[in-house]
Amino acid sequence: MKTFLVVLVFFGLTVRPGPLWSAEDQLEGGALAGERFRVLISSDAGGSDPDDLQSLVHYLVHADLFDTEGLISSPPGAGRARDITEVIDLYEQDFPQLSKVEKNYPRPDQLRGLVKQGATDPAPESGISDATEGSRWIIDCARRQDDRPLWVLVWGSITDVAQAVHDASDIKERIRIYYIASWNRKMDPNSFRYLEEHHPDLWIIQCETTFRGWYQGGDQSGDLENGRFVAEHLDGHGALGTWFAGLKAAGVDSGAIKMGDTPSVAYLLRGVAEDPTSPSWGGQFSRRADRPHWYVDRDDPDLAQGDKKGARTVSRWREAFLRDWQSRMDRCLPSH
Ligand SMILES: [Ca+2]
Repeated sequence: MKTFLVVLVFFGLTVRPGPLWSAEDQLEGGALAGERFRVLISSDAGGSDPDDLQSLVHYLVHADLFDTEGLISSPPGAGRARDITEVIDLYEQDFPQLSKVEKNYPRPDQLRGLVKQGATDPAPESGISDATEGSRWIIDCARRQDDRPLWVLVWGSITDVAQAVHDASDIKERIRIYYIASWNRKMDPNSFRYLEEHHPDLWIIQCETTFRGWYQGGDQSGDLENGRFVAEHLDGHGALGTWFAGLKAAGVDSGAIKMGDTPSVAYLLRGVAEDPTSPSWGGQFSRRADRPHWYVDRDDPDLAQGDKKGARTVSRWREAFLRDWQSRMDRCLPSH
């Protein structure tokens, strides 16, 4: 008995609770494993931070994997629908090359038809305002006859999604929301507050800090460093890649990775999308105890990157998600 206790105390003191992963972990599931998701993106592209434009480049070279149903221009800032179509114009230049490699890339004109203008201003105090082309499109897509839910990836303020849920609350059971909150939430606090107070049954990942792991932390050695990756694997790689190399996102160097919204896409690329508590390239979350489908950043200290809670649940996959993207950018090369 004494020996048993000694062993127990020894392990209790020296063995930490099991890590969430080991180095050899590989993720299964997701669009890269053949799952086909319906996707609608609500973005402030062209507004305050070019990092949405970076994220659109990443999304478009993965567009063969998704059934894209909508690209909504939403607040905050000066971004408008035409800012999204300008990125599609670049995609059009690379389309012959991309579609030579993979026939499932959507035609540029097909994508242009999915670009809709949402609200141009944040919501008033009530959190809701008038329907927009964007909010109506969200409702139309969500109500389509399809066994699969509509994945709504919110890269800007949640203004149009809140409006849609207000105008047609039946869509709640048809949508899965991955919301890059943080600054976007602060730019339109009313629309988010409306959802939080009136729709506790919403299925939503409220990502406040986990997304930072896309460009902070992880393996940044060699060509995986934010600037070097762009110089080596985007610059000169088609119209999209070369354009990306000239962008400067807020808080990072010119021609360097930020793409703070991309974890919402990466979440669908690798992992079990229906279970946000499981590992994915877009992070791993906790469910709010008081709500059935409301997920938030994990607050385990060892999963934080600095003060960014949960960021390491993204950055741990950095090499894998960047190598995937690299292979996609290589498709834009004529030699491919
Ligand atoms: Ca954004």
